[in-house]
Amino acid sequence: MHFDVISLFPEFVRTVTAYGVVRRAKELGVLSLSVCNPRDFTTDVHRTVDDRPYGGGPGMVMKPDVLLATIRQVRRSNKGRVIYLSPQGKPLTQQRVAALAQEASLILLCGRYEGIDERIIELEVDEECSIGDYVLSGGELGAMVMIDAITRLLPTVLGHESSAEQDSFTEGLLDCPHYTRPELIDSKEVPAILKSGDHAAIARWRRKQMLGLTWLKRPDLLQAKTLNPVDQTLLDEYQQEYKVSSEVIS
Ligand code: 9D3
Repeated sequence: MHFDVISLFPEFVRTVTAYGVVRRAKELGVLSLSVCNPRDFTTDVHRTVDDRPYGGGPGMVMKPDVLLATIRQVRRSNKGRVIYLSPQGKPLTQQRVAALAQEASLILLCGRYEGIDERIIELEVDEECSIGDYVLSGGELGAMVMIDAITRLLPTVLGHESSAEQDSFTEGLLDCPHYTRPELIDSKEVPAILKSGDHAAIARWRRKQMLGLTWLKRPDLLQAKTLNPVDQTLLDEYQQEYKVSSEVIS
């Protein structure tokens, strides 16, 4: 996967490749990243990238002439889709991440200030993407989130033991709890089943935890699913045990 990111803060964006999985992907040659600064495409002495909004109001808007020159330069080497990171975009989901991971290359356009001139969206943007319903100060963190989420799905980046199809989110469920040594910490024990060596029972316990915790913490995710009979039985059991344990407390 090759990413071209268009940003006024190229050094900030490049830090996404300095750590962990994304760094390893870059070292493996599975991922490459170029960052292009619109300021380098200005023609005035002040290297102006923003201007006042037509119609008045607070804040500034990124200049369309500068962005057009930048995007056209990037498009010479990258024939991929142009994604504009914006609070007005479609919320990013794991499903969308998985689809984007199939592309050969992408161009990620980051806005600053109040955003970019609307005509750039009409002329050059294929897709507008938000990373969630909260306010950021620009698109860079959005682009870095996309790069991180896409990169870990690229073939050979993750070891097979935590491959993409094992990701609980791909399935629309939360992950089960995890434990490691020591067996006892601050008087809290590891669930006995995980030390039983009974792999079928462990798998069943983990599945039950995934279903039960999703029901408790993210009921909205369960609403969107129809459970198979085995999962429904596991969730029924979890809910029964939850009810019993809450009755003991009260
Ligand atoms: C007057 C209202 N504006 C400021 C509060 C709207 C506004 C403009 C520009 C809000 C945020 C931004 C900058 N945000 C992004 O570039 C952005 C973003 C986000 O804010 N939330 C979630 N995903 C994204 S992706 C890019």
